[in-house]
Amino acid sequence: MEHLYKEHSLRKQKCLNGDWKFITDPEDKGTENQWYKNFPEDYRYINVPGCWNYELDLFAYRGKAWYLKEFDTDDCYLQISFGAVTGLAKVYLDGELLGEHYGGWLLFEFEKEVKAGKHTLVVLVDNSSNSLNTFPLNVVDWYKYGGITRSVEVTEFSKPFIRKNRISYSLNDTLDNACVSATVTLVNPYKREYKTTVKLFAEDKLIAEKKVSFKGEETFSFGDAVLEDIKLWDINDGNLYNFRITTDDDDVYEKIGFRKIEAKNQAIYLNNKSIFMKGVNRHEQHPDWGYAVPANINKRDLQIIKNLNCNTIRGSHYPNSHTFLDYLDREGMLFWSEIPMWGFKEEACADELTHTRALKMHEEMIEQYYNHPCIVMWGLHNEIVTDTSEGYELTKKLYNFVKEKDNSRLIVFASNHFDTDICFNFSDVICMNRYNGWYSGKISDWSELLHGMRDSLIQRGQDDKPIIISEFGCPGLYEYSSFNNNKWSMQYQSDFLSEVITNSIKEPGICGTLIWQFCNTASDKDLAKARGFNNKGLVDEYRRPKLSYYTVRDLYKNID
Ligand code: ADA
Repeated sequence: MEHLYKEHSLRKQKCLNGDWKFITDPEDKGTENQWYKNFPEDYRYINVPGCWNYELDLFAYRGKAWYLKEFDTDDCYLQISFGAVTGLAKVYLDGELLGEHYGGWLLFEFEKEVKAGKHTLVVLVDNSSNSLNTFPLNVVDWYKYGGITRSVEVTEFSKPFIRKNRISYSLNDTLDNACVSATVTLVNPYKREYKTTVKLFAEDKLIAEKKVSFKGEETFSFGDAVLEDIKLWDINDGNLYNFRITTDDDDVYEKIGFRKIEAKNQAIYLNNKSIFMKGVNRHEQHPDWGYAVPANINKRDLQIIKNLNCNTIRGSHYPNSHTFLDYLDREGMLFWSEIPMWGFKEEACADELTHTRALKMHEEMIEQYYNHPCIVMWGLHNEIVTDTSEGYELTKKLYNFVKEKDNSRLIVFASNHFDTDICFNFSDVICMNRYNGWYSGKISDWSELLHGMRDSLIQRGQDDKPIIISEFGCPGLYEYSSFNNNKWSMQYQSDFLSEVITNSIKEPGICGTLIWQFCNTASDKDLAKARGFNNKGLVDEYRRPKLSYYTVRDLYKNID
């Protein structure tokens, strides 16, 4: 189950979470020795979903590892689905390669017709990285855990089925009617033509249908059904509608919220009202779970963030779990979703494989997350060289690609070159990451710096665009308290954040402040951060509040 709610009602599905056989492969011997047919005897057991780093001897392990699980089926067309695997996954069933997938934090599935009996599933996971075209690159400011980090499920189909769907809508000017349509991809693995009626239900009422007939895999669009007097999805008001798509033999459930997001006239509008995005950046990580953060921890993180009076979370720096976004949908919290493209320099931006992987990850993210109302922004990348021609070409390509796939949301990127950036044409909102008062400069720089941003944008022909301060912050060590407001103290951190927020709200075109960051996160050891952590959290890694948490809570409370 990727979601909090029921996903279907007719499928024969089993979850393969739990104990798997596991062995690391630091010398890369597994493929040559056909471990997918002869799994080594010296395996251990490990829990899926999870990160192997929680084995006592494997905290720092990066590279290849093999997993094995056995299960039974009847005669069927089998689908094996992985919620997320770090980096590269090669999947073998009963000794044969089913396929491979690149890109952690995204779902993928493989299918095969199988006979009744016991099956052996073997997965090679590889979280190694380089400085050119891995997502993420080898040095980033977060810990690179490894493993099968989200659920694994097998579904036994005996009839054609629904692979994916998108429920889209347009709203009338007064935002009380929604015109809804569905795009549904169906799979018929059998030789005979399949005839069925695809139906779309909203709150159990049939609103559209289409008779189809096909072989193989086909995508059908239908609908334009008008729902009247809708209740909008809004901040702190997560109105969701229950949708169901059916064929004669399969069904899927979705939850949809109706809302409109726009950026124009130096402002961001949600449902035709201008908003200020009061937010934090959050890694989906926990010191005891790595990337495999359990739903209850995700739920509590959201409570802590709501209690901070936030209305926005940036999911830095990769797609978050559906369960977390389901909570955001329900609670009316805005979300920025991005791919782990962090700090790419010229050579990495010009690399062919970088382009292929970035486009594929964006495509999969949009397909898999389209129906979440909380997502109002797609993030192209973070702090890449958007002041160079290599960064320009890549950003242009990604922007046009994402716009073509989804024109209903804002497309942005986080820039750390505000003064020299040449890619602002490809961001619907100007998003600036800045750390004056920490890595360089002084806290007192901020007032002038923020005030000068609009003029600089006017000179560059970007006068209409709203601005978000997409990252700013400094470390405050939990329990380091100082009368002198020393750097690293909780007082210094509190003063820093207060200065940026207070000055940002004075500037009319600044529409949001996303603090770096919600909680401390384990960092890369090569970055030599204090305690091995990025300590800029408002709460520490175990979510214990620092002084700045209360400072920000009071400031955000008074911003409409
Ligand atoms: C960058 C980056 C973040 C984090 C931050 C920091 O802006 O996007 O991931 O590393 O710097 O703490 O320095």
